[in-house]
Parts: sequence; C-alpha cells; structure tokens
Amino acid sequence: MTAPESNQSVESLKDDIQRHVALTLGSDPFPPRKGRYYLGLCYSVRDRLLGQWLETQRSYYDSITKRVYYMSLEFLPGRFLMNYIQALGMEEECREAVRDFGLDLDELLEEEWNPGLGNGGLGRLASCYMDSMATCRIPGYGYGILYDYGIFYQTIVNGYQHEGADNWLRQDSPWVLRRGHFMFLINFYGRSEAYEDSAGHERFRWVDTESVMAMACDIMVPGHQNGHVTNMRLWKAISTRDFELEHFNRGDYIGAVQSKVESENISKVLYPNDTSPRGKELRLRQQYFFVAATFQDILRRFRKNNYSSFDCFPDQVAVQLNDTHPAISIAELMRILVDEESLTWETAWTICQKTFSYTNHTVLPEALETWSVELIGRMLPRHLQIIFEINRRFLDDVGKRFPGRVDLLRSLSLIAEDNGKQVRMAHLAIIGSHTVNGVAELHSKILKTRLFKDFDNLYPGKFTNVTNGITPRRWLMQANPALSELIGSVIGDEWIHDLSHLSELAAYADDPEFQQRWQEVRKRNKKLLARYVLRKLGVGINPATLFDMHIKRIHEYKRQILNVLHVITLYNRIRSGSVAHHVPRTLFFAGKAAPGYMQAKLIIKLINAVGQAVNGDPAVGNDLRVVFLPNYCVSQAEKLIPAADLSEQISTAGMEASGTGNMKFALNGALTIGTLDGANIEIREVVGEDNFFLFGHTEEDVHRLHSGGYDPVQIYESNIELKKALDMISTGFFSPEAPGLFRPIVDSLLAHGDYYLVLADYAKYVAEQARVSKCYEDPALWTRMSILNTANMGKFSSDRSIMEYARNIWKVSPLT
Ligand code: RUG
Repeated sequence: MTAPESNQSVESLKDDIQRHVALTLGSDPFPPRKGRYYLGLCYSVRDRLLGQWLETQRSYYDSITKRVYYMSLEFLPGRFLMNYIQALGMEEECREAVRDFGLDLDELLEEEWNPGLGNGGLGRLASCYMDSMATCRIPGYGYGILYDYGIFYQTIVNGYQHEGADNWLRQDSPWVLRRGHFMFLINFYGRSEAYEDSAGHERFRWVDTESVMAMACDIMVPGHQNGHVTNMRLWKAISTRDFELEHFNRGDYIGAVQSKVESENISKVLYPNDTSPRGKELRLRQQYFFVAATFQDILRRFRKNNYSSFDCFPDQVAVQLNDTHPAISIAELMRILVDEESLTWETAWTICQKTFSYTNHTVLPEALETWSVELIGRMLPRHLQIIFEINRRFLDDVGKRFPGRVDLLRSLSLIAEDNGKQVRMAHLAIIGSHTVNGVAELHSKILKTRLFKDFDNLYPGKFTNVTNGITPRRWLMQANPALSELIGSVIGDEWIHDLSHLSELAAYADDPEFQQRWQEVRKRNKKLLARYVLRKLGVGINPATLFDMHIKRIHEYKRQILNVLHVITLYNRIRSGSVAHHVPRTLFFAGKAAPGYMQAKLIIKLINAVGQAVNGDPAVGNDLRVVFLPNYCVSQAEKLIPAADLSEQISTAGMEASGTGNMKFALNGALTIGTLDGANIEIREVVGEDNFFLFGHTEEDVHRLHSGGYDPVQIYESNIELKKALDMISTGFFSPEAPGLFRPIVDSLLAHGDYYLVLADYAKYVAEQARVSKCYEDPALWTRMSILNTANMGKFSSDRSIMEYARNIWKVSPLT
C-alpha cells in the first residue's frame, strides 16, 4: 500500500471510530477514553468484515456446494479484536489511528472480555478448526450455544479455588450479531402418540410438548487475509410467550415471569466440567435444544435449494459431532425424516449414516456420556422410542452375524443395564456415523484395540485418526509477534498459510547470530511475562531462570502432583545443600478444577501451599519459585506460552487423548518434558528424540500395571527422596495450621493404589528433569533444540487437520 492510501485509510478509520463512539454508543468522543474507543474500534473493524461475511455466505448459495456443520457444545475463541484486525491486515493502520487519539492499541485490546464458552481443549480445538475452515475456504459453519455465563471466573483465596460468575455478556458484545428473524420452536417432554396414516401405516407424532424458542446469534470467523468469513451460529433460548397466559389468567404475575425465566435458563450457563456432568437434566435440555435448532436451520437451507428428494441430503450436508454432546442429533434426524418427511426407516437410516461423523476425545470411562433411559424417556419420549428401534435393528443384525454371542450383544448394545438402564451416547454416535475418529495416533489406536474393539471388528474401516492441530495465526503470529517477526526476517511469511515452511528454519539452528536473536526474543518475552506476574500477583520473578510451565485443567490424570513432588524434591535438595549447583527455576501452574472435583481443588491448594513455603524460605532465594496464576484462559495462555522454556506434558500414558497445549508450546520454541501419550508421541517424532525430554511408562506398561501387581507402597519405601516429599505433604509441613489437610492426596497414592501411576514414574521424571537442567546450562545447545522444535512443528497446523477432515471424512473441497 502506498503512503497516501495508507494515510487515507488511517483517517477514515479514525472518523469511523469517532462516529461509532458518538452515534452507536451515544458518548462524547472527547476526551478520548479507553473503554469507549475500544468499542468504537471494534465496531469500525466489524464494519470492514461484514461485507466479506455476506459475500462468503452468498457464495455458498451460488455454488450450491456441500457444507460442513461443525456441531460443538463448546467453543473457546479467545479475544476477537486482534484476530479480526490481523485477518484484515490492518494492524499498522489501527495502531496509528488510536495513537493519534493518544491511546495504545495493546491497552485497548486488554479491554476485551474472554468469551469462555468452553472448558478447555475440546472447545479451543473447535475454535482453531473454525479459523482453519475459514482460512482454507472450506464451506461450513460452527454451531453451538450462546451461554450467558461461560466457564466460571477463578480466583485464589488463601490458596483455594473460588468460583465466580463469568458474566461475559454483561455489557453486550460487539461481536455477537443477534438475528431475531431466525427463531425456531423447540419441543420437550410430552408423549409419543401412535396413529394410522391414510395408507393404514402405523406412525408416531410427538404431542403435548412444552416449548421454547431458539434465537440465532452469529459471530464472524475470518480467514487470514483471504476474504472468506465463516459463520459461527450460537443459539440463545427465548421464552415462547413472554408471559405464560395461564398464569396471567390466575392473576399470578410472578408465576408468569418465573416460567419465562425457567425456559430461558437453557442457555444460561456452561456446565463447568471437562468430563460429563452426569444425569443433569438441564444439560440434556441444552444438548437437545442446540441439536433441534441446528437441524431446523440445516433443513431450512436444504429446502431453499428445492431438492426433489432427501436422497441427496448427504451430498449437501456433512455433520461433524464434536464428542457425543450433540449425539442426540442422530435420533432427531431420524425423527424428522421418518415422522415429518414420511421416509421409510431404511431410507432415513441410510441418510443418517451418510451424514454424520463423530470425533471421540477421551477414553476415560467417567467422561463417556450416558443418559438414563428414564430421563430421555421423560424429556424426549419419541427419541427414546427411536433409540430403542435403532438398537433393536442393530442387535438383530449383530445376532445374525454372530449367533450365540450374548456377551457381544451386551457389550455393543446402546443400552447399558449394569447401573440402571442408561443410553450409551458413544455407541449411538458410532453406529449412526460413517466415520469415527480419534484425535492422535495413539488415541485412535486405543479406540480400535481396546475401548471400541468390538465395533471396529464389526465395521472395519469406520475408525480412523485425525491428529489435532492448532492455528498458527493465533498461537504464533498473534501470541508471539517478536518471534514471528524474527522468523519472517529469515524465511518470509509463507508459514502463516502453510506451516510446513517453518522447516526452513532448521538451516539456522546452529547459526550463532540467529541463535542470539532467538535468545533475545525469548528473553524479551520472559521479561514481559515477569512484568505481568508482578502486576497480577505482586510476586517478583527472575526472567533469567528456567521458566517451567504446567498449564491446563487440573486433573489427576494430568499429574500436576508429579510436578509438585519434583518441586518438593528440588526444594529439599537446595535446603540440604545436597546439590553443588542448581539451575534456578520458576514453576508456573495455571488451570481450573471442576467445582465438584474435590481432589483437584485440593491439588490447587497444595500447589499454592508449596509455593508459599518455597517462595518464603530465605534458604531458597531465587533458586526456586512457584507461582499459580489464577483464571487460566485463552488470553493468559497467549501471554504464558511464548515465555516458556519447558512445557510439562506428563499425563499417565494412554490417558490424554491428544493435548493441544503441547503443540502450542513446541511451536513457540519451548522444549517438552513428556510421556509417550497423546500427541506428545507425534511431536517427539517430528522434532527428534534429541530435542525432547522423554520419561515414564508406556501405555502398554500402564495397561499391564493396571492388570495387577503394581505396588506403590513398595516404591515409596524404597525411594528416600520420594518418601520424604510425601511425608512432608501428609504430616502438615505445607499446612501447619491443619496438618491432615493434604492426607487425601497421599492416601490416593499410597492407600488407594495410585491409579495414575505417579509413584511409578517419579524416579524417571526426576532424573529427566536433571537432564533438562543440564541442557539448559548450555545455551547454544538449548537454543538449537528450541529452534528445531519450532522448525519441525509444521504438521500440527489445524489447517492440516481440517484438510484431512475435508478430504477423508466430509468429502468437501475448498471454494475456489
Ligand atoms: O482431554 C482432551 C484432550 O486430550 C484433547 O486434546 C482435546 C481436544 O481433542 O479434548 C480434550 N477433551 C476431552 N475435552 N473434553 C473431553 C471429554 O469429552
């Protein structure tokens, strides 16, 4: 762009900002104030995107192309403003415009609230995929719920997690476009009624229902500087009639308001678990609400094209079920096709199986969703009938193929009988889909060989793998501008669209001048983070120390406790002077615990208690620091990850389906200490064994140890350092005011069998950490390893994942 044009665009942007402050917000533009000007900038940027968005949506209709519906009960998009600015390529323009008003763009960006519409990895993955669908020009949409309250706001009070309401829409969001004209009626409860149609066939209809409206709210997701803008449509519950007449007639005004409020509760709050919130009626209501609204929208679009038959539905529509949360879709589409469109069962079922595909994200038994037959029968009576019929036909078929195999019928059935009758949503998703995928190679293998082995035998070829990915736009370009600039200065900017170009960096791994520049960028990022920590926590940390980060949901399988045991071990070594030389470290922990998961909450308290003891001990000085950053969210991750030296990916092998934090760290040049779990395995493969710190039992070892013979007490007795660390925890060293406070943690390890094999991996972990310290003392070696990590991360772009889904699962092509 030439200079005069650029001046012109800055001037017109400034005009727009002031116009929005005055006319959209009704505020006096003078003097320029941060909050108002932030919104003025948001509206001005939004204006520039709206045209592209309309154009993209029109192009879908014009090309009558097959579209993907990515159905996810969670999205974690992070802040939008900078994402939109960079997608439009107007960062410099924005910086200049706000500078002219005496403001700073980076400060304005901090005004934006994080939309916390997800719990963790699954929701963030969905948002990376939206970004890649837009950037790769894959025609499609994201569908979900616009929760008024997202994931809770975490504060730490006296070391304990406190949960506060996350009222992210309190001040309305400039990014949410409410579409009052896209409203659908959603039914619940009532009963299924049999009747005879004109041809004398028995049919069913769903009657005497209660209803609520779903209103579409749209959020734009722009591709990177390609003019393609994908739509994320989130549903909001609205009462059918503003006040229920029957209450009015009884003169019951409060009752009338209450029934309105209750129906609107459906989209009020995200369930704050990263496993399934069992048996919660409102959660099933959310799932069906979102599914029913989405399918009405899908059918509205399908009908617009005047197809003569539903046979071509799967040629127009690909539905991706993000976990089992939207799996009731399968029964809903059957209901629509059979009851409303009068298709035969066989035709409807073929259409379903050609339309759906399902991604599994976990093998943890407690996270596999089931719903009681009683609850589904009460809330969705017709759907339960349909599920029973799907199951009857399915088991008939299995019975014919494998006569006499009652065990097989029991293991495959959609209905589990052992704990009251429960519908297994994963089984419904598997049999109703043409393809089922895991999210990393090991995970997909476990699905095939253990969890869903019988299904794999039954449907050879149905199970496949798509390893997760992350968007390089947010996780390198936006989060780490200094490193992006350095990379750009030697290999250009092609990597932003095609991450495999990063491999060109490998040629510079041993170049002393490049190494120095690499180190400078990393130092700068660490200083920025140290300032942030000082501001947030009032704790001073030294940027010259090794920044060691464990940031993710707090869960026993993620083994924060193993890390804590290492910290205590280092602490003891420093205090006893048993190490001649210690490489100073700062340990960062961040993450939320599900509010009802007491053991995870106690782990947070323990981390903080250990931090208090270590940070306050003059014998330790600067050699060891432990910080717990409250309220982990996308924006905080964007600050932490670029400053990390070491990434902790230490889950029990076989338990982390993939992980995506592991990819973000390695892309930004952090080295990983990790087990052979999830995507760690594939990361190690590409970055090279020499550039990865590996320890721990393999998934097969874990399986074997779980089958019998594992004795954690014997390990405890035979390892002096481990014993000392555990004894300190259990005897109140870190909780003198309540010596037994942390007993349940030690009990889970010693008295209750150490299911996550913390003790089994402790010695190897501590030894590998010593190797980390040794490598860190050699800056040329460490920097080389760091550069090679970034250079080899091309595979983990979500663009690659999305293109695999598009080619192999959805059978859709990018728009030209
Ligand atoms: O725990 C998994 C992660 O390993 C994975 O990377 C992520 C995205 O695939 O999904 C996480 N996950 C699993 N989130 N919720 C579940 C259980 O439904």
